Amino acid sequence: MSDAEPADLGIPQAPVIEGARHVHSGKVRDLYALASGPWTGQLLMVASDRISAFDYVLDTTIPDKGEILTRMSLWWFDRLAALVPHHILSTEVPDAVRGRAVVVERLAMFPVECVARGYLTGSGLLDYRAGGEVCGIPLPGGLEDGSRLPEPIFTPATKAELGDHDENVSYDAVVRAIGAGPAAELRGLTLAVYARAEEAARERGIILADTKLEFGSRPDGTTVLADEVLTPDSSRFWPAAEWQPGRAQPSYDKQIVRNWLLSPESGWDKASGEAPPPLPAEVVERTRSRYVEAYELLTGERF
Ligand code: PZK
Repeated sequence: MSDAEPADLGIPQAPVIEGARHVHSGKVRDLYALASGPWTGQLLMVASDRISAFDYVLDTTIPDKGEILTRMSLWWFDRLAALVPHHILSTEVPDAVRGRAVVVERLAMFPVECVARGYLTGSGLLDYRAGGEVCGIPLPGGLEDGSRLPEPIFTPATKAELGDHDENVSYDAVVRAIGAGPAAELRGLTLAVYARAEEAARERGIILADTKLEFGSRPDGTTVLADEVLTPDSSRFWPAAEWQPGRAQPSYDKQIVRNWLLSPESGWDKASGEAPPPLPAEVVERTRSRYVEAYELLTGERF
């Protein structure tokens, strides 16, 4: 292949926003620097309707996903405000991204993905199976996929390049990277946020298995909770009624998409290395409903 870039075809790109300069895109979110208006110099974080599955960003978008996740994150920031300051400055954003973008304080980000886990799955489970520990924390024997941990643990990871997975690291590695004081503060805040959120989710019949947080510093040294928090894109939510350790737990949001992609109807072979096909309208609608349901169940508010 000489000049075409087939991997990009059909994948929605970051929108052009007047008065904002695009600075970075993740799989499903876009970050801009505001170049005019009252928040000049601060950042605009935009949640798209893009969805990822099996590490691919799909060609198909889920209507309202960006708004649902933005509102969920705002709801959590508000509930956590007494525990830790957050980076939200305003929800008054350009019309093109109304409802799914926030103006945030520009921070000096810590280069650490702060993960708290109350249950064992994903990369934590892989590490446990390989050596009985996660991020250097030894765990008891006999744990299975989905097992509840004796107590929630801080399992930091370092950001990988686009497309790669984050790498779990030891607490010592975090100390070496940012210093003992900041490392202890991030661990304490991460576990405190997890404890508060896990309790709130549990009251609604939802297990918060794990969550990934990002923090930054203000010029005065205050540590601030940043990014998008406690959404299905940054956390694992499981219906408590269906929790059954010893198997993969159904994902609250993406199970419909995953099941369809793995079914014969999709015609897709996960092992082929090819991008997944577009989703049928019925799969899109059922997935949208799951996001709405998660929002309404967690917050007790109508979307
Ligand atoms: C910041 N990201 C992640 C990647 C996104 C977001 N308050 C902040 N100050 C400075 N930088 C960031 C934040 C926040 N939050 C966040 N990268 C930098 C990221 C891609 C798209 F929307």
